[in-house]
Amino acid sequence: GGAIGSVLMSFDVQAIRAQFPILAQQINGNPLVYLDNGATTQKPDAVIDAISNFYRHDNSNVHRGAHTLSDRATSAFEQARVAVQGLLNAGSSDEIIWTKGTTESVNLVAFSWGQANLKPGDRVLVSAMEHHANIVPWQLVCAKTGAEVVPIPVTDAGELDLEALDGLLDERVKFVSIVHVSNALGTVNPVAEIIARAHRVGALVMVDGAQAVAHFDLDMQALDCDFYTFSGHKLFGPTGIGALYGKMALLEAMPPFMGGGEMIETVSFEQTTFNRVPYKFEPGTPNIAGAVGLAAAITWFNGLDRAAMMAHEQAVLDYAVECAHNYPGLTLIGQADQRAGVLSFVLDGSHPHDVGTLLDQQGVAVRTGSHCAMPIMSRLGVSGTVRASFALYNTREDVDALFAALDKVKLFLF
Ligand code: 7TS
Repeated sequence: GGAIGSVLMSFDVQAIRAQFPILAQQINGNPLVYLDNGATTQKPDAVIDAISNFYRHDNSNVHRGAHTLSDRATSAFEQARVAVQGLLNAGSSDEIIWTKGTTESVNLVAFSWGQANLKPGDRVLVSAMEHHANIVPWQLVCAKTGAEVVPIPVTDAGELDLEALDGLLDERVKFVSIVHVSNALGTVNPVAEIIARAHRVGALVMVDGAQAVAHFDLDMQALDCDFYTFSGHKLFGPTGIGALYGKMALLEAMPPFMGGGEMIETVSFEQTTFNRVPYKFEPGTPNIAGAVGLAAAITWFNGLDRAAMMAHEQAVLDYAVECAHNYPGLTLIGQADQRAGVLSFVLDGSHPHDVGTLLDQQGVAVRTGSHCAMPIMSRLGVSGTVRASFALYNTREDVDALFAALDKVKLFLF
């Protein structure tokens, strides 16, 4: 239709690719086809320059110096928090806590909230399609508190079993921690629905948005989400910086996760009192340049026509799925109705790692293995997959290059 045609026109993927210097190179004599965006995304000039400019002109520690550079660094750091607030549509920037990424955020909530609130007999639900980062922290805390981690089953298609969820939701469930988009399958979970159902039994909900943030609009207030987290490096920003959103009342009631400077109000050997939220959860010198780089990534991302971007990404993924369906000897792992960013598959009779190595020889970068999600691999009866994961700068030509390279892989292997 004309409407789709005109939105697509406002997303010039070649102009976008030109802003990512790393993409314009040859790998093993072939143009790089970067399809490992689930692991980390590449960075546009705007982000690289923002980090470089920060270190060239403004670098200093935050919240402590009585000098101009410290003021500049502090203001850039706090403006970055506001940028994250905007990205998530959180009610206040004080509800944004800097972490080093999704993994640290889940650990913060599991240990701070979990140790203070979980008791023997309590249950924490996670899904069977979680990344290990959203399983293991809960196992550690449940081992200390006597609570139990219970997996929400997943269907053969790789979708969350919502009926089974309803069966599990009772007064024993105190917390549900669920991935928004599966990194192993690309399944998009109906998080608004899950949050509403969990709230009906009084459970809190955390959403792991690591694989969602580069693909969708997010709105904490509309979702009524209790906690949400993502990693900056999966949103065209630097590694080592991420954010945790939490509702203010919950954050205020939670004890600190780690102690140190900055997170305190007063320290004495009689009694130490803590700083207000968010600083209570931010001990030590933070990743200031990382926050500045992430803010640049968000500003850059906000400059795109979001609807056109999403239409482009859906078209590329739909094309990849169609090619996969028509490809002899290829089995898709995960066939959810709603998916984003990921094509996970096995080539019959071959090991994913061999396929990945042979693709790399042709310049095609994918990830292979269990994708830090072993439970969903065993649930779906595979030891690992080949995963092509897409970002907004990928094209149909990248998909064609993947399948042309697979033709050669098959010639080599069979
Ligand atoms: N949750 C999900 C859904 C993820 O995809 C990842 C990283 C994490 C949590 C952990 O994020 P981190 O930034 O703290 O490491 N996923 C992947 C991946 O799929 N390939 O490499 C990293």
